[in-house]
Amino acid sequence: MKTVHNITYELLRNNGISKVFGNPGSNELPFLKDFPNDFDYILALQEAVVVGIADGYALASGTPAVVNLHSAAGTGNAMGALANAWNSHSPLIITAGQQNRSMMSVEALLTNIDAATLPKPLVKWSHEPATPQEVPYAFSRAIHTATSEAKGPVYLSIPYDDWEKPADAASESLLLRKVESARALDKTSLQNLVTQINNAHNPVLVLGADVDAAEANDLAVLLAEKLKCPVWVAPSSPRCPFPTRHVCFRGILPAGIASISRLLTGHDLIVVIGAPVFRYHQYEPGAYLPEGAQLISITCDINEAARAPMGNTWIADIKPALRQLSRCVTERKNAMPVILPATEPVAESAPLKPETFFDALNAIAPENAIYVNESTSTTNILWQRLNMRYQGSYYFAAAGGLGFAMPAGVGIQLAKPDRQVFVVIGDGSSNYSIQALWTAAQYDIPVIFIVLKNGTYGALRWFADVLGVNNVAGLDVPGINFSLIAEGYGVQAFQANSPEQLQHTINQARSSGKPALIEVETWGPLQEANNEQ
Ligand SMILES: Cc1ncc(C[n+]2csc(CCOP(=O)(O)OP(=O)(O)O)c2C)c(N)n1
Ligand SMILES: [Mg+2]
Repeated sequence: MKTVHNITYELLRNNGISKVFGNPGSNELPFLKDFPNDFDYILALQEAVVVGIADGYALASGTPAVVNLHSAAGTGNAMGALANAWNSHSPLIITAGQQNRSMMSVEALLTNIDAATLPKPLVKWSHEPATPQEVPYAFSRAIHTATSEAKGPVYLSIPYDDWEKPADAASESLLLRKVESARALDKTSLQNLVTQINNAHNPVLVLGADVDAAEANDLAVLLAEKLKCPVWVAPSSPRCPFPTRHVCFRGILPAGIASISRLLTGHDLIVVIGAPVFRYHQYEPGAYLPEGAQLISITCDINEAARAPMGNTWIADIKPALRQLSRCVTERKNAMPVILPATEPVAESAPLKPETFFDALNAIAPENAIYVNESTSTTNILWQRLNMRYQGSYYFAAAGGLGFAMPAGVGIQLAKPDRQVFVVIGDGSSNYSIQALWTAAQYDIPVIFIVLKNGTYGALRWFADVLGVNNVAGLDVPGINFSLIAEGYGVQAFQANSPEQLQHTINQARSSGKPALIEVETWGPLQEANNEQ
């Protein structure tokens, strides 16, 4: 007789899942007992880190990741990371151990009260099985929900006494189930879209993270080259959907309504693919679209489709839709856009200007490097100066929640052992889930963490200017020795304050095959202010 425990692991295995990312407590021990030796348990020391690592792994591998958290307290610690996972369509199956069924109603210590409500609204589905025999079924539904387009996190709360119970024979039918997303554009929709694009005088493409997630960057290039039109990356994009040195590439759109309209002025058709329309940030009132422009979009996410405030949207899977469009649109006769002028080096300074840092990193990094960015005030500079050529070259917190980059970098490196991951992170952002260093050290995951030290929350200083608010409290973060922290967690640490030192330390780190942290003092708003005085 199979137990709930046996059949659940069998189900996970059959769905290509062989890793559990977790931080355990008493409620979770029965799930982890007799841990199958074809599975890996990846331990992280805090739940924001657990979910961040799993998020990075799921995004970079495209496969679901199982997370195991401790009841309500563990779930609570993970909520910020869950907001990012929700916004990046990350297929996470998040489980939390529940108290023994017989003690849930008396609310014994570590009962997850009203468990299924807790993670809402940041999950596609949330559930606590009504009986132990329902557990394998709930896992099956969770896997298919998480991995169907648009992908996203789901949550299961499981009473710990369920695992040893006999499984229902009917659960066997779950073991080989498949659910496939097969939403290409139907004939009429395709014709409609192609006609609009063919009739446009001056179209522009705006591409989002789901192009990269669907591994469709090459198809986006094909479409852009047929249309010979400029390509922008959607505002706040958490991934890079298009090569940043392609003639058609224009950069990442700013996240304000008026600025977007201004930059897209002159285009009569804006074609958005694989992005929300749009992920705005700073409030900049204005017209949603430039005068005379129409917007059409394709998304895999019904919520994105419904909430766009303008334009017409088609819901389809991004890869087949891009394939259909790139095949069917008529090749335009105009000249290709002119490639953006190469960025100029900026004058040498101490501390290093972020521009100099990114130029140096770009020169040193292998061409298929992966960048995980959480250096918030330098994001535009990064997009201008890094040559990102391949699928899956860039990741950023999709909900803007800090604490993503360090753990996600660990998960991404785990999923992509053949590519070097660089986490480029600010001295403020480094503190939200720095325990990721420990997992990198213990599991020998050779991420290179580069902390840009400008002594302040630079992006908030910029935002204070946008809002016109002065003398804001709580913006500086002096006095943090990241090298000591890294060494405390077992990660080798370096300092680099010139392009030559950066090159030297990156080479040293890479040849060690181990994770490393490099502190780089950088020029920021504090130096800028001193300079003006
Ligand atoms: C969880 C969370 N807390 C706070 C913020 C607000 N926030 C946005 S940017 C930022 C500053 C980050 O500073 P740093 O990492 O030093 O990068 P810099 O802006 O200096 O480049 C803060 C605190 C946030 N986005 N997420
Ligand atoms: Mg900073």
